[in-house]
Amino acid sequence: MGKLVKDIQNRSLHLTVIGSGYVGLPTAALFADASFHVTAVDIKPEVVQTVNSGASPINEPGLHELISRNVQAGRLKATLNSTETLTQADTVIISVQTPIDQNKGPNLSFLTKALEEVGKTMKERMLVVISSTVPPGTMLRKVKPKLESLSGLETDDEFYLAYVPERIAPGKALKEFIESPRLVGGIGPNSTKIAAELFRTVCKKVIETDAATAEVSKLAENTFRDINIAYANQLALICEQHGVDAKKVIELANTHPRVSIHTPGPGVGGPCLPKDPYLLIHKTKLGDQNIIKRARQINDYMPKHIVKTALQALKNIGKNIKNSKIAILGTAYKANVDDSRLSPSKPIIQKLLDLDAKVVAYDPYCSESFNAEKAESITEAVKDSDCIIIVTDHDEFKEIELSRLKKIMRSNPLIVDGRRVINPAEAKNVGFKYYGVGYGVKDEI
Ligand code: SAJ
Repeated sequence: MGKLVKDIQNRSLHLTVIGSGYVGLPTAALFADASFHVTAVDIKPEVVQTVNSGASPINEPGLHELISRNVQAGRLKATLNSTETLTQADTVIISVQTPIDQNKGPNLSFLTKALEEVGKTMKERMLVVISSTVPPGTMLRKVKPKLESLSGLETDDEFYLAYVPERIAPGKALKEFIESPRLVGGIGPNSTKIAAELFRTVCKKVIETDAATAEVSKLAENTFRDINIAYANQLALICEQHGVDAKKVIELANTHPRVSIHTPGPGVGGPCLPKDPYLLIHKTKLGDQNIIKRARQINDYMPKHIVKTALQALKNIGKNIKNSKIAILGTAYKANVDDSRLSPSKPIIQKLLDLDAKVVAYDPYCSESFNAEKAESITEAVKDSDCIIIVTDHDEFKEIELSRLKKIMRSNPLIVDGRRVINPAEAKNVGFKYYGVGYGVKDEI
């Protein structure tokens, strides 16, 4: 154990990161920047090639420069060959995806494969860190026994094993990696101590705990956010029925020192919030008293609510969805990122296409259009359309020139603002019929 600590302190440790995605790459690049020798492993040849050419395969502020600097300095490289790099590694950080399957249960196949690769090549005194989000109990019941049986080594004595969940949000990944307090939960005190020592070289604050507590804490954070957003969304539906502006209500309620309601929207997307609540309740017995599942259902309902609002708005002015052109602004799951994983745009576009609407999508960051026609600008998307639906709160959409857009749209133009980025009074002044999430919709339709 002493040698590993020394190797961390004098940066002679060789680190392998398995899974070079939105979490793995910032991890690899930041440890390389802290002077470790890092190899990033991925199954996608284009990711490996891009990193080795000194560029970033994902659009994350600051990451390109970080990769470029560290590849040039010879501290960072990428490879498809995990076995070769693992035989030279002293520490492995696993950050592969852990999606949910059709039954909302965890799919741990990527993690299992990574553990098999690590277990087979593992040598004494190695530190293995899991950063992938996992259901409670995975470290003790799956990861530990798998690595022990494959390697013949004993945890916390002959090798070290810790759960160190990530807390970074796309768009702010590097800053949050360094600044957010980092939970380090070892399987045993030696593992906690060594993993904490490693993460202190990059993270400003490390909080030591045990693996099982860290697993549940990680899921508790994202589930809290999902439930809070579900409450905001339900409040928006209530406000629509009372003809009261939910945005104003939330603003006022949040002036209370102990109230902090999140923002309603067209649904909750991204790789984490739509799935982590299911990981938290996996194999638990909660009966009907399941606030977590209900919150998921409310958030999953929101894309349908957006479509329903658009349909009703069209009907009110005597238009049929079949002959209508709908401009979708935003396919990314949240503001100012290029990530479209589980974006609410997908079910919204799919439903509109099923209803035979002509759907054109524009996103300034994201190439995904979910089978809608793809436009290269707001103007191209909006031209000759009947209705604009704002799905993502990109900065660009907050500055749209309503009067100019009205001129290029068909008669009686509509806006369905899923993110409340448009001022309703201004839209109405210009001549739009304005519908927003949580904005007196029921009174108007
Ligand atoms: N959203 C709302 N209303 C809100 C906030 C968000 O509708 O008030 C929507 C967003 O538009 C988006 C979805 O929720 O569609 C998720 O966005 P997000 O910003 O809440 O979260 P992610 O998925 O980008 O990152 C989350 C973060 N977790 C928390 O803030 C508790 C991040 O810190 C985690 O590292 C990340 O999940 C993860 O990887 O687990």
